[in-house]
Amino acid sequence: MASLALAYLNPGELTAHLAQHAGRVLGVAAFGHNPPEANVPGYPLICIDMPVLGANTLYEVWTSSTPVAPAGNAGIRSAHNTDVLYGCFETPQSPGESIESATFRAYAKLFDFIDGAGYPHLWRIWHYFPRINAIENELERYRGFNVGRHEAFLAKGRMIGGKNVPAACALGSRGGPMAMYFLAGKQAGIALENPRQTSAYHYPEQYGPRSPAFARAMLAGAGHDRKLFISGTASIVGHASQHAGDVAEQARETLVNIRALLTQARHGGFDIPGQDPRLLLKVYLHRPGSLPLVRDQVNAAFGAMQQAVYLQADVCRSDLLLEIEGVCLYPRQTKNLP
Ligand code: 3EB
Repeated sequence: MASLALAYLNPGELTAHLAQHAGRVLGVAAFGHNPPEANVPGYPLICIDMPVLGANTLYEVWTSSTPVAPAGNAGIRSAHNTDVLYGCFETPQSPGESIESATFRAYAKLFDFIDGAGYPHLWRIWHYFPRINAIENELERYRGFNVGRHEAFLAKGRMIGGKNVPAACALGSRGGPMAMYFLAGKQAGIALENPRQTSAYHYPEQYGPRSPAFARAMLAGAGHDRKLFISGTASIVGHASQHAGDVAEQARETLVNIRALLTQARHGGFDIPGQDPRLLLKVYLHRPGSLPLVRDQVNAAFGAMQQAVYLQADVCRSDLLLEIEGVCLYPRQTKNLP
């Protein structure tokens, strides 16, 4: 059976990791400024212009336990195993084009591609684009992005809510075109919500004319390879941002929200192995100077069970100073519990 693995690597670790997983690399996302990557990589690669804190480049590498096949077309670079497909692509805004329109185009292309490839269930998607909080045509770019995403779901016959929205995050990069990468499954995952938060697709109109089409988390993979994709999580309770201006309190609230998602997964009756999981986290900080404080809190909250990497990004609400996303990996069950 195929399983999916993730590593966050620095440049010194990349080559050996790729060699070790030759023929089994689903895709790579490189964060940093002009990340040094192979000239013509034999795997899907996307570069995001986003500062990494404490390193020049961060490589996020998705691999498969079984051989992968390339599946690129329609401007989407992609590879898949029997269960899951990784894809990545950029969508530059054409001159004079709105972000609503560019986002609609991107999502329409993505849905056509995964439907055609036979991996129609979008599990997890990452979005990065510059000037996320800037006003364009009298609307904040993040809100315009939400309009295009929402309209594309509807145009492609995808209901917004419950089972049909992916885990996601959307962060402001330093530059470059809108960049997206995603994991899509042959089988549906299980979308989870956070009981402490209003579902994003039910946010009231004060946050924009169309609600954000994402779930708080997605449980995916077969029983032997269960993973919880944790969406970008921030200091939001109900639908309201909490602790404006206070990064320490925002970090504390965000970590409580992540705990709540882990609890939802564990107590939802979803057949999760009993042993301690591992957490791989990407922490986005608005201000690089808050790194020591936030890192201490992440370490205190999850200790040895987590590995976290830190980046500098704009969060999609300008009152939020950090956002944390990641994956919870549940170890293989070594014995049946009574
Ligand atoms: C929030 O909870 C904060 O628009 O895809 C988190 C995760 C956030 C995903 C998205 C936005 C997105 O509303 C922002």
